[in-house]
Amino acid sequence: MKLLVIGCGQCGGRIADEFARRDKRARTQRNTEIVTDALAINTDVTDLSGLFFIKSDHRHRILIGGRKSGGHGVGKINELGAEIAREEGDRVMESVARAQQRSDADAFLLIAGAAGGTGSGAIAELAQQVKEHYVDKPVYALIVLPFRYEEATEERSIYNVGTCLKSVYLVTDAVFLVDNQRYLTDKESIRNNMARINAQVVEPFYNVLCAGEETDAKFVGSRVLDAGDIIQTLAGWSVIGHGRSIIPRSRLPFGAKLDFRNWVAETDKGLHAMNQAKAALSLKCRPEDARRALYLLTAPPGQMSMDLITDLSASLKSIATEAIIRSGDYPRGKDFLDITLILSELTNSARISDYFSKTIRYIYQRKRKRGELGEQRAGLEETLRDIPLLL
Ligand SMILES: Nc1nc2c(ncn2[C@@H]2O[C@H](COP(=O)(O)OP(=O)(O)OP(=O)(O)O)[C@@H](O)[C@H]2O)c(=O)[nH]1
Ligand SMILES: [Mg+2]
Repeated sequence: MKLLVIGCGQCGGRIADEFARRDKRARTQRNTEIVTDALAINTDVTDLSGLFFIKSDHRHRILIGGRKSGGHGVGKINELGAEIAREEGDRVMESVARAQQRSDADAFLLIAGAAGGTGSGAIAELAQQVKEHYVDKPVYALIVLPFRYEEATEERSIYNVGTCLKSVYLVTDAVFLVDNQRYLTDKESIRNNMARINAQVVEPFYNVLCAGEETDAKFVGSRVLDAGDIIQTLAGWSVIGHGRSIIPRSRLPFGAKLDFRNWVAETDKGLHAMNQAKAALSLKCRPEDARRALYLLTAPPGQMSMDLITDLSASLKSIATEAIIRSGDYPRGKDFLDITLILSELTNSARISDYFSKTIRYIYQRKRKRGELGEQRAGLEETLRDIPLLL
């Protein structure tokens, strides 16, 4: 599957840059194209200069809102980010059109950090514009949720997340949720962590995107996971994860068959990787809340058997009880057995509900401070409807 990737704001731009890096790797190592083009949109000129893989011309690194922000961002005011995207979105759309002319993408992926200003505000507006121009193509979003410390110290973050999530959900075909906090290790500082986190965020997409783009029969699975399967799977709130088992180089003499004890261990490797993928989902969620799910098994051809696929499907079905499950196999690599897992159309998410209720509380408190609530006193008078849209 080929994506046209559009990173909005600093976070979005850096993750889009990571997609561009992966694409370079796919082209050199696998002779496949997975990103037709990558664009970065920002109000901050310094952020745009800090990218490595996105082409450096003004059609790929697009500075918007120069007059309103002086080239220094919108300081967390995501309404301003939305306004600028509304006014200057046509420049982004020109770049999108050029990219589409050069190479036709199967879908669009827009990326932003929900807690910031530029990306959080611009992403829904830009997604809507892309959708209007390309009605028959899916438009996906990847939204990064803030670290816990940001939520605790910056009140405005929650409001940005709430308004961004509501707006993006309305205008896109599916929203990948990525929880920054899940990728934190105690040891490293957050600054040093960012590049590693971004690599980990993009990693699970690599095999999923490559699998359907292979042309060499050697690397084409018996059940190929192509763009159609992915598009059929993605709807609404979605999460993605990646798990791996190492396959020890066989110590058996050449040609020797594994006995039944080792065969059992092979099956365990699949389940181990599946469990790892579940544990590494980009946002903690309950698999039984998913209405659709997809997994891809990537392993050396000799490691894939019908029994393994049957076991993996049964294992996923036992937890994602309500989901339609799609799957594919991808004969690639030597030493690893990888599972990529996508859970989609999540009907419930404690985290999202929490953001919405906290946003409503924030709106209520702000109104009260400004004396706009009149005689109303107790209780949350606002409802989900009162969370403003950034469109
Ligand atoms: N995973 C990840 N998160 C990031 C990165 N950069 C920023 N964030 C997160 O994104 C949120 C802030 O969004 P930014 O993208 O920095 O904000 P912006 O869109 O540039 O908006 P302004 O700077 O306010 O104009 C915070 O929750 C950060 O933790 C990154 O490179 N990777
Ligand atoms: Mg910024």
